Amino acid sequence: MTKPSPESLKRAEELRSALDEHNYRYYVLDDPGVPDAEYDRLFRELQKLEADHPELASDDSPTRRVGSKAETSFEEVVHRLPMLSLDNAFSEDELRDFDRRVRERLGSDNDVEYVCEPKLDGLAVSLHYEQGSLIRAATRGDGYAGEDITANIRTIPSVPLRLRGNSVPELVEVRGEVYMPKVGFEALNSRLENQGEKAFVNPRNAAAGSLRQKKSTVTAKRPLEMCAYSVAVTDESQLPDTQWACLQQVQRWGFRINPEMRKAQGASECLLAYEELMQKRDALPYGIDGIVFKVNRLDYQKALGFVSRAPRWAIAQKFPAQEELTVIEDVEFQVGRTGAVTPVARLKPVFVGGVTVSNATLHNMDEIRRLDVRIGDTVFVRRAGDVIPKVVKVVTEKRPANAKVVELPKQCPVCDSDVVQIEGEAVARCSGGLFCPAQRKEAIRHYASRKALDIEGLGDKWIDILVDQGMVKTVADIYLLTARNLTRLDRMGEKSASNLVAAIDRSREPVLWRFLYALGIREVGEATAKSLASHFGSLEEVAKADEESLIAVQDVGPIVAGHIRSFFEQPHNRETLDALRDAGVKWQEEVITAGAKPLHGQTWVLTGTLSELTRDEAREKLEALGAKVAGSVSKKTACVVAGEAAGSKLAKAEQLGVEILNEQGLLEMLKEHELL
Ligand code: 5U1
Repeated sequence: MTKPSPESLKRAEELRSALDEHNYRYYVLDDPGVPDAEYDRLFRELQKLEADHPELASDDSPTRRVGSKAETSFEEVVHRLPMLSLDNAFSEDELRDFDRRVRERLGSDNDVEYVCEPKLDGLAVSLHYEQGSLIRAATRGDGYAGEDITANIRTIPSVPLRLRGNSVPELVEVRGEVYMPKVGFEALNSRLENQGEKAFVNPRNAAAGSLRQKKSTVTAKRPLEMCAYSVAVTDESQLPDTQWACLQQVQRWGFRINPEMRKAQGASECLLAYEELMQKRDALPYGIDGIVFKVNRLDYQKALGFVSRAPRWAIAQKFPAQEELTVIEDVEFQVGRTGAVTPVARLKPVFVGGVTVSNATLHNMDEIRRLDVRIGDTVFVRRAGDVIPKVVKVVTEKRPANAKVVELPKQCPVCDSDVVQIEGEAVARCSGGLFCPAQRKEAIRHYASRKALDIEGLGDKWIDILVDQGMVKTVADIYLLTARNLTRLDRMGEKSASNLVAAIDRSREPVLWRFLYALGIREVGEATAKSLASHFGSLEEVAKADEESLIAVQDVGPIVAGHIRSFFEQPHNRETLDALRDAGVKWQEEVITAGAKPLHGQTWVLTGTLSELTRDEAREKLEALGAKVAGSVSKKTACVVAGEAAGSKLAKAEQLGVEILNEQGLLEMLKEHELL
């Protein structure tokens, strides 16, 4: 170890300032100033300097965010000022009452100005800074005393370790919410599950669990963020005079503040802000459970004061809960198109996420075992946005003595064929194939769906009726339907019948890839169907291809090749194809045969905004030239088309040396190939 030279001292300080600045832009302003690679280089340089000269190290160095393996003891911290809770308004009337009380107390007839802030679904924390450096962080606890979580808080990149700017008061306390963004939560849970560890029920629990880790090195790996919502200083005259301006000040000091916050004049505008935020709720990258309205002027806040533990100048209006408790009344098994036998929980109806929910998917037997769900259990049900309701946790303390273990049925609940489960696969399947009406209906539904052969008018209702009445057993039978026999069905008028027959007729000459996709071969989606069609050129070639030649096709691996083989080996599938041909269905062969397409075998990526074409049009044209269009850039990408405001994909292409084409270049190429 050598004594640090004045140059290394200066360089360490320069690096810390630069890294602080980059952190601020990245985590607070959402506006990165340098690419990640440059940030990493600066970070490593500082790490090396500090390792070579430990006396250079400082607690507020950005390198200290990696945490420590020492165990935290979470000592008690008594809050200098109690951490208040908020009263809740559950209806418009309750919010208007709150506003009326505010105006009465202030003796004002005019609209009061409020700041409307999203109420993040996380954990409240209090952070103390002395001379601009973070010295202590605490949880809310019971509002009077919390736990010291300084070591863990230090690892959160959006928490400044030292405040920015020159005019920082001697003592500052900033309060806010620590939360885990939705994407980070999903990634953390899949990581935990892969490691055989228990997943978290929701992002809030994940944030709480992460802050309570004894080793801050573990917290450092958790995707936590912090958003500030209030500030207190020793000398109040140093603060601006509104909540809004205080938050701007806090942002200048280096904290993230919520970009959705806004001002509102009076209760009516607050209610509008509530509605607008609720509309946005599911699209936000983090969970929120309501909106907080705060009187903007701090002198008004002071005049209004507190009652018991809540301020009279603020209120939270809650959104409908996305998680509720209910009871599992039964577990039934459903059979899908591919024969997958899926357990579905029948629930005591419960209002959650804005709707009444009485069913929730349980995915498969592994999930049932993981959650240890039994019939009769009280469970947490979660429904966020349009997502299918999910059972996320069992309250084992509430388990009744007669709770029933869920067993996979041995026979298919629809056709009574054996249910089989292949070793290593989570999904159990009915072995009945197209003999099973459930699979038959699903196969027909898929065949007629918009992305497949798009037979308008052949929806779920009619498919159920046609299959139940025995008029349609396979997709080939669709082409034998006539307006005459259709009108015999209850509630099928002449007009609907002839429209349906016309729609069926229009589907008689599909392009090959659509027809292949419509067959519903397991794991053959649109992209794979397109690759198969352009590689083999005809259905006969696909049907007779062996596994080796199938694997040579883009997108097709051994598993998909196996599914394709077994589809064409099943006699009933071959019979259906013959029957389709006999019924006059003529799938078109690909005009350009394998290998002859100019971009065959190449993967292209579209990024940024195109002005002359939509993304879908560009993709279709590239696919017509034989390219596969992917969503991410890798070393294997042949070319990236970069439109206006292209971002990280363009940067990655540059970094990997992948060929880049601007929109003009794309248009010229398409013209050369007579596609424009
Ligand atoms: N956005 C926001 N959340 N939240 C929670 N502001 C806010 N204010 C709170 C709480 C508990 O308390 C105030 C009394 C500072």
